[in-house]
Amino acid sequence: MALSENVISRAIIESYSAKLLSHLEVDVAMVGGGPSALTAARILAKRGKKVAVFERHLAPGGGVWGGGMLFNNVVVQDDVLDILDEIGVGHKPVDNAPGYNTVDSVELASGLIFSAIKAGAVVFNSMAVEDVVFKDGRVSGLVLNWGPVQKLGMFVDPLMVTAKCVLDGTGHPCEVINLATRKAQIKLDTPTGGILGEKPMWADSGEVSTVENTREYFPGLFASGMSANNVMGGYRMGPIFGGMIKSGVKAADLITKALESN
Ligand code: 48H
Repeated sequence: MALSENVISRAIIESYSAKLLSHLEVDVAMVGGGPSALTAARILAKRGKKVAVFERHLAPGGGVWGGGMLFNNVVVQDDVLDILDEIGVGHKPVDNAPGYNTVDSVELASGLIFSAIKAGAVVFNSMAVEDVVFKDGRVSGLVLNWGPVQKLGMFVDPLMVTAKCVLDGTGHPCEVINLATRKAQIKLDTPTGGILGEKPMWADSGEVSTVENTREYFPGLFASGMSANNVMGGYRMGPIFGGMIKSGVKAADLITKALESN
């Protein structure tokens, strides 16, 4: 049978529409496809939760791809090697630094993306979150637009999805929590009620605090990874990713608990 060009178009438009329509109402909507959110997405999807990840850029993976200053390797600690093994990502011990390993950053980024999707999470790339749905004192969804539309500053009205839980995995800028505190004037579960702000480099401390700071900061609104560290005033740690992966594991556990207690 000769292939008509419009068969290709119809196949893509119909299948994409079906995918989007079936994710207008989800258990968990994640903002940003960085390492912490992708880890959480994989675990939650494996537990049978309906998960959508919205990533502004064409390629999810966040800060992983660039390694350290574009040297495309990153460092991880021994205590996340079981997770890397589970998703099939290789690692090599660092000479004279017991407990630390290097990982190819392209392999890690692609492994995190692939394993989240294979577990059942759906990733919508080139889609930016520009606002939250805020109802009855709770964050209950996201307001979406195309990444390129946002980048070009075009005046195009958005579309919305609803979610039982929202995860801010936007990294350093903690964009969702920023806009929710500004626009909905919410008080966060922090000592000041606001965003404390990311501190400078202290790798050891940052790795621990990233996991500690992974929390529900407002009903329905969780933060992971560097976003959590910015909200709660944690130190940065450079291109070491054990804390990001463990933050994703903790976010998945907290969100599972929240979903199952309602
Ligand atoms: C849709 C958005 C939006 C939006 C942002 O920064 P990330 O890699 O996320 P984390 O926190 O899981 O990992 C942090 C890590 O990469 C890092 O930066 C480290 C370890 N830094 C240490 C240091 O010292 O600097 O990814 C966040 C993702 C990105 O892909 C963004 O494009 C995306 O979120 N994003 N997507 N709508 N409004 N804002």
